[in-house]
Amino acid sequence: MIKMGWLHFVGFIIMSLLASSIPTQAQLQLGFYSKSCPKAEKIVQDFVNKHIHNAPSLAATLIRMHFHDCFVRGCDASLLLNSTGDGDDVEKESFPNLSVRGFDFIDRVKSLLEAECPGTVSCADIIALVARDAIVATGGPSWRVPTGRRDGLISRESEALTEIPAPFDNFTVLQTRFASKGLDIKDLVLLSGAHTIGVAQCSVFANRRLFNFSGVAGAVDPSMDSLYAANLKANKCKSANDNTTIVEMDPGSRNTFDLSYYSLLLKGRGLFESDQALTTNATSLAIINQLLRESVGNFFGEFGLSMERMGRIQVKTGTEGEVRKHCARVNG
Ligand code: HEM
Ligand SMILES: *[C@@H]1O[C@H](CO)[C@@H](O)[C@H](O)[C@H]1NC(C)=O
Ligand SMILES: *[C@@H]1O[C@H](CO)[C@@H](O)[C@H](O)[C@H]1NC(C)=O
Ligand SMILES: *[C@@H]1O[C@H](CO)[C@@H](O)[C@H](O)[C@H]1NC(C)=O
Ligand SMILES: *[C@@H]1O[C@H](CO)[C@@H](O)[C@H](O)[C@H]1NC(C)=O
Ligand SMILES: *[C@@H]1O[C@H](CO)[C@@H](O)[C@H](O)[C@H]1NC(C)=O
Ligand SMILES: CC(=O)N[C@H]1CO[C@H](CO)[C@@H](O)[C@@H]1O
Repeated sequence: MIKMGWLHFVGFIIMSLLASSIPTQAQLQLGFYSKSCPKAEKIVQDFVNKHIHNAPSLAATLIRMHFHDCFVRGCDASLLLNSTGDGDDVEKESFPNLSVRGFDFIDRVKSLLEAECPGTVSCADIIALVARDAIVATGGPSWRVPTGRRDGLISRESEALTEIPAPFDNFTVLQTRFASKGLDIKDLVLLSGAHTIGVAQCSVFANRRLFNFSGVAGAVDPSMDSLYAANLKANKCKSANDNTTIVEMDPGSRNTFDLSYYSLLLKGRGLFESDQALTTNATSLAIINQLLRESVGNFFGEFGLSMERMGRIQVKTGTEGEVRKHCARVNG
């Protein structure tokens, strides 16, 4: 029999009391649905593989959806909620979401999963799985997606504006916004690398970068390569608020997940101020140079680790939130 000192014994009792009074913190885990819905991940992957080739640009919007969801109230599918009619203030309706598409894609995956195992797989996990599978299906990196996220009950338009970084943010602001989600400068540099695919509307950057820098009519942002700026003005963006023209963020390889986004940054050819800002900080610039020295395979690996961290932001687990029946509305 182990002889326990009096102090140890008291300590032991206190520890036991604490352990039983703190609710066990549920965690995300790989294969969370392996018992409750064994085919879930396969169903998602098959659907993505079957449909993404019809629309490779969808992969870009789907990974962006995951990012926007995670940055507001955590990865809890709050972005998918429709307005209930008591005012029009859901994340979906906020300015940064103007161009997020793919809601119907998520809804179709959800109905397959509801048919297989009703009320089991959360919309938040569907977004995370779909984003990964879509990027993989288009030749991009893969990453681990631990599951067990629960869906949130609240969505607010105003929060999307304060939480999601803006294309005109400088490095300090970007670093702060990422830090508030537990992400560091390395994550910021790597995750911004998602801009190696996809497009942007002129209206989100043209006013400040091409037409009216610092409020001076006609001024072009001097941090932008002048040839690139002239080309954008001549051939792409017709005016500061042109919202019909879209521009590739990584010209020439917008469908290929590669390192060219970073080499363009070094040439002053980042499309947004937020992209170019990554070259304005010594730490961040060093990470860019490091990535460019190494292989694309290394970038894929590092990007995947940052995606996994992003997918854990303020997740709801255990008995928090709910598993929605329809992704666009809360149960009940
Ligand atoms: C660092 C801060 C970031 C800012 C300021 C930012 C801003 C933007 C903006 C303004 C657009 C264009 C939207 C439009 O035309 O309406 C865009 C597109 C996009 N963003 Fe970001 N973003 C950031 C980080 C991220 C991250 C972390 C990801 C994913 C991991 C991401 C993925 C994308 C993708 C794939 C697109 C193209 C979407 C499409 O083609 O439909 N962005 N981003
Ligand atoms: C970055 O932007 C913020 C907000 O607009 C501003 O307060 C700050 O002075 C800027 N920092 C730098 C270094 O330009
Ligand atoms: C930029 O890099 C420096 C040096 O690596 C770092 O200490 C600093 O916090 C970074 N952020 C800003 C906003 O300058
Ligand atoms: C340029 O910026 C200034 C200051 O923000 C603003 O007053 C002016 O209306 C802008 N001009 C155009 C053409 O957008
Ligand atoms: C695009 O711009 C036009 C003219 O400025 C405006 O009337 C229209 O509402 C805008 N469309 C969107 C989707 O923002
Ligand atoms: C959510 O809104 C969209 C577009 O307004 C609509 O098509 C969809 O049916 C709505 N979903 C639910 C569950 O109310
Ligand atoms: C997909 C979606 O709901 N987009 C909305 C984004 O916000 C604007 C208003 O700011 C709505 O008109 C869009 O329908």
